[in-house]
Amino acid sequence: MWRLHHFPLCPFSRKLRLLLGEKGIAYELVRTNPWERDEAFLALNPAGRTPVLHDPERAITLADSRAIGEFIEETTDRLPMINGTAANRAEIRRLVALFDESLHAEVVAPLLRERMMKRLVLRQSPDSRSLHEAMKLAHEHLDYLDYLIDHRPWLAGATMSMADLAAAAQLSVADYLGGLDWSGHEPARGWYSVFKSRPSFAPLLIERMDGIQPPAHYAEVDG
Ligand SMILES: N[C@@H](CCC(=O)N[C@@H](CS)C(=O)NCC(=O)O)C(=O)O
Repeated sequence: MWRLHHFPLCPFSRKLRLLLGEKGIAYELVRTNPWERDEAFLALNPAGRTPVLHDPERAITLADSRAIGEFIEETTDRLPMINGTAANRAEIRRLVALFDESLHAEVVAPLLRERMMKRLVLRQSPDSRSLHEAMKLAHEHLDYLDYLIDHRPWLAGATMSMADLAAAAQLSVADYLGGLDWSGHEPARGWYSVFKSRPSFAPLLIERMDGIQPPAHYAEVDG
């Protein structure tokens, strides 16, 4: 069986958990904190980053959420998440890159640094200016999601795709860390609530990162 090496607030691991959940692929979770530089984990991925998807029986080890996502797409027929015409698929990949790169770098990575790493590892207080900037940029990303949802049923087009999974994964971590103010973003909020009610999302919503509690609305499906 597949083993997914992750930690609860890794957005890239969350994207794959949503993908595996939507496709009904069985896997076990293996908890890894990349900052601990565990040797067994580094042997699987010398880059020392989560997620890693590993099947010990078949001796397959995959790293990097986009490489893993594409592998799963290419090896399963059920519920394609990079689908449609070549132009549709390019649009899905554009949005995945936007969410994995810009949304992560501008919003999620600063929140993880200030509200998780500083508390659990560095034992420092969060920098309020950096948090304020991340939350301001979160509004700009939510504005863009509002725009997309005003024009399409799902972020990249007519059906749910990897773009929705990538955005929901990043936003779920930002929301857990109290970095999102959904007021004034009704289209994005509506899209996210539909997502939160999917069975693939349920395990993410009940999971907790040691020592860090999410705000009350985080796990509420219409919150
Ligand atoms: N592009 C990679 C990014 C993976 C990544 O940045 N993972 C973070 C945790 S969410 C990590 O392991 N950081 C530790 C490090 O970079 O040393 C992917 O899509 O998988």
